[in-house]
Amino acid sequence: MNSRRLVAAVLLVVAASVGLAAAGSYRNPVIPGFYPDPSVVRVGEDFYLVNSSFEFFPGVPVWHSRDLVHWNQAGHALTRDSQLPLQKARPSGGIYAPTIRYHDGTFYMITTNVDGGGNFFVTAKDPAGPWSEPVWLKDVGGIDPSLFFDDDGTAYLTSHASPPGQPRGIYQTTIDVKTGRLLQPLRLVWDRTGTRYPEGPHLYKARGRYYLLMAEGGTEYGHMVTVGRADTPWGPFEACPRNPILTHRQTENDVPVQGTGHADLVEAADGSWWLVFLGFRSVSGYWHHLGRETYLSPVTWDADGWPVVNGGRPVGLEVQANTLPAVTLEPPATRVRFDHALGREWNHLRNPRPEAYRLDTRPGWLTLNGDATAMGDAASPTWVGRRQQHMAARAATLVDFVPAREGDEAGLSVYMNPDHRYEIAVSRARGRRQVFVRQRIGPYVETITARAPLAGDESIVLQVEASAEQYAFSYGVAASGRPPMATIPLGKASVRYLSSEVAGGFTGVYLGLYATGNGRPAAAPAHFAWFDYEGR
Ligand code: 6LW
Repeated sequence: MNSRRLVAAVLLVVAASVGLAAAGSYRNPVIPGFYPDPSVVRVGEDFYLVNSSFEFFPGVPVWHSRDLVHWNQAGHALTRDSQLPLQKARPSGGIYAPTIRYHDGTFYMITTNVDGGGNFFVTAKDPAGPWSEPVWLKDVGGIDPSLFFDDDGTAYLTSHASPPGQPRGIYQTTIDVKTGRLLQPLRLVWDRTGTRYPEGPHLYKARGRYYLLMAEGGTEYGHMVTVGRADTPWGPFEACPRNPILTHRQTENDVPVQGTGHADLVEAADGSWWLVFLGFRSVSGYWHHLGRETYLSPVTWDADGWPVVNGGRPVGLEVQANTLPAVTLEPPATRVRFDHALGREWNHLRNPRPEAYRLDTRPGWLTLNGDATAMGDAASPTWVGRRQQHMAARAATLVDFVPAREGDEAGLSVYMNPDHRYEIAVSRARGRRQVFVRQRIGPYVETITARAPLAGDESIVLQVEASAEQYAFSYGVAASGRPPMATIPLGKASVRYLSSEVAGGFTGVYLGLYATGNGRPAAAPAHFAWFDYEGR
């Protein structure tokens, strides 16, 4: 460590130990980009948080923090095909809202694979992994299962269900956490406070009583968090007179955070209370494309013993609060090189074929072997991506790829789902190597919007620069590829067509690398030297 770094580190430790960060504010979202349905647990001084992951692999990112503001990804809960069968996962199918809890030395992560087996939980001694094989909960339908361990060790399973012929609502049972066996029939404990989609329930014991937190209104602009309270875990739950305790449905376009809901409560070691929840940053109030992100709010308790979120005010991008002592993290490097295994921010679509992604074919490079699966197939194309986490961002790569025949292509992907995506890539058309931009908007429109011939077989830099409104594509014949790069523009695409409002579903935009033979295996591999992601 050099001396400047040492001084900075000492200052950080001093700031943390005297709680200097406590006076002030923090920025939301605390985990930007497509990281929805957050669930959090504290063990000692450590917080762990998980998110939904849908058709992406590995599944259920697991985060660690000491201050609830700065989160470092510790791993994923679902890293093996045996835990995460996604072969049949539709876009925005697969893994729905998870809950993380801790009891007696063991972490539990419970969730639903809506396209492969339903509800299950996995356990771990270390939240970074490895996590166990799934314990499937065969007789629990519905989604959004949650666990609560009472003081006597009883494990309550609370979830959203709409059993045939019965009301949609929050159902509960007790389970044997060794076997997953239900210890009694599911029982309706609360239907709702009068609005649609009661879901995402979490049961707690706080201040001597049982609180049932849930989401209502649906995960769009009318989303909300409501709470009820009872003297027993089974209810009857009395609704908080101030419900919903969090919603932005009444706010207008000047409030940049919308759709706030699906929350989890946590008490810090110092006795302060916090809520993690999802929200999205909407562009001009009309669309959002980065997915539902993880937000944080302080919570206080009113004189009647009800939780108050952020003093009853909407939760913005900047929150004034006495935070826990800050434990900051090194900002991630812009450039990822492929001389070691891919970091935790990378995902595949559904279960990847290991032979498609090679770091050993050309050491220092990522080699992608495209197969017949095309980017428009709801399957597992040779694709590896990371979330776009900033409205203004730049992604770039250097690809060495000489397509052997028409149909072979490899490049940079801007991906929402099979029907809503953009690509800038290298291919061969009428015998000539070319770089092109493709826009796919909805099931009917797929167009090459720009193309340029490539004279030789050189490596090519492909770049996409995002603003809140547009993706601008450009390419360059590689020199070092270090920014600022002299790239040649190759057109623009509207962000809005990749937004949740247009594309549907529960996910957010990814930026990634891909290769395909479009209907037959690619005859040539694609080698990538590096990948840049820069939030601006
Ligand atoms: C999740 C449900 C919801 O299971 O959306 O926001 C669903 N809430 O609770 C998918 O994320």
